[in-house]
Amino acid sequence: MAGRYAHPDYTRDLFSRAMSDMYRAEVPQYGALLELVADVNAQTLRANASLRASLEQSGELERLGVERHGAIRLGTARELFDIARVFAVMGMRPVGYYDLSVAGVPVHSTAFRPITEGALRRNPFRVFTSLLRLELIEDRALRAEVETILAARQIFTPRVLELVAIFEAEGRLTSPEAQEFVREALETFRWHSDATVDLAAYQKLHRAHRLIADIVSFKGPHINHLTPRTLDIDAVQAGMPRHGIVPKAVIEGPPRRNCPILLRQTSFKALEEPIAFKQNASEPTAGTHTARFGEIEQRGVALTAKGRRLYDELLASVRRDVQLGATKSSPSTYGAMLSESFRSFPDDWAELRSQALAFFRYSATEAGLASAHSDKSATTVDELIANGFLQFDPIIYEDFLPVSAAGIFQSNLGAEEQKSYAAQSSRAQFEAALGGAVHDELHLYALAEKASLKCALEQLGAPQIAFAREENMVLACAALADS
Ligand code: OOG
Ligand code: NI
Repeated sequence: MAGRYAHPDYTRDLFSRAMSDMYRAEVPQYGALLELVADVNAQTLRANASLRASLEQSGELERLGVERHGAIRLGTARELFDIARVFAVMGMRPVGYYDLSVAGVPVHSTAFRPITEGALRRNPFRVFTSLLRLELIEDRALRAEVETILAARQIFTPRVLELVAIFEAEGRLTSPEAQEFVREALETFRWHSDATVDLAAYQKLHRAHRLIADIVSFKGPHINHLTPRTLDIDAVQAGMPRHGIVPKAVIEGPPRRNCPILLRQTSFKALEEPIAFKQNASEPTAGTHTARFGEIEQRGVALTAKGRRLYDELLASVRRDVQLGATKSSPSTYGAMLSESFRSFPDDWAELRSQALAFFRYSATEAGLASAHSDKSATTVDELIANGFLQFDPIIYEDFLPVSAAGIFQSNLGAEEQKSYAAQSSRAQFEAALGGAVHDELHLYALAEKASLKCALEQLGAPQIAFAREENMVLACAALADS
């Protein structure tokens, strides 16, 4: 339903659907997972009318069925620079910086995603995008070899780069161009069952790090998972075995709560797939490679810097205890320890709001609109809420969590792969490759909250309250910058 020109939201929606179809055709377990998630979501909504109402209010309900994230791993700065241009055609911007080297994974990452509210509501398609940190390969000869292999490959079709250039010059694509763009862009994400290196080279890369072999041995950065969003991750985790899917042992992120926060994730193991390796430019040799897996996620409210600090502290304390071996850590004791630790994180929407731990979207209620021009008694946001004139709904977390991402990477690397890198985080180097700074996710959530409040207060005929609140926010932001 595009006119003469394609809006980036339209192109992104088309692309995310095309990607889902491609992955479904290539990885049948992904299709099974989608069905399970759709069932669980329908059941959860039937059983919980207030959740349904809140999701409807915030525009979450519409997008639930189309919502996905995926991940790719790139080899060079140039690839990152160009993928950013490709994603820009679809209104996807780099948000956040994640350093995975601390978890023994030689990459750093960002997530490309839409950043405006309208675009997020239409289709929030996100791609977690990692870049290999070549300097973390210790063996100099191997590092040089990797550089040569990567320099010789082109992960984009010539036509997709032409279409990107048209978009950059004209500021838009026509609808037929957008459709062609989606077909061409898809090629970069496709699986290749033939490697660009021979088996011996693959094995050498694999010994350095399994992820290095995955990044370097192929023609392109195959999408390695696509993740649907569920409203009840525990139900999906429990349901997976019935569908022939074996999940990883523990769910990453916060424990189950009445008021979900941030992001909970679980995955199933990567498939071992047949690969034809190059053999001295003649006969291919058969082998296998494991890269593609499945994942599900449950998203909760975005936390403020204060909320996030509390989350990080509570999670770290549990992980420390588990590592110290204070408790024998079976999956169920880990879950119990996590729940115990998170008792000190308020589990009530009003508390989360009043303690400024989370971000909310404000809206005027029917009652508020009805009395907008008569009742002028309320002088603060809290009073408007108490009067039932103003309501607030959680702003959903659109991003990722480094500790969880490391857990997802690890679950697919096999237990034997335990490396550690004493590396410095290298955000400046990442942003230089990207060609610009990544967006600050906290800033985006704060803006969304502020805009919703301003608009609601105007509708309620009380814009002067917004002003007072805004001053508070400026103070809060200044305090954040100091800490
Ligand atoms: C990405 C793993 C991180 C997530 O959801 O945290 C991720 C990868 O394995 O390339 O997708
Ligand atoms: Ni993921």
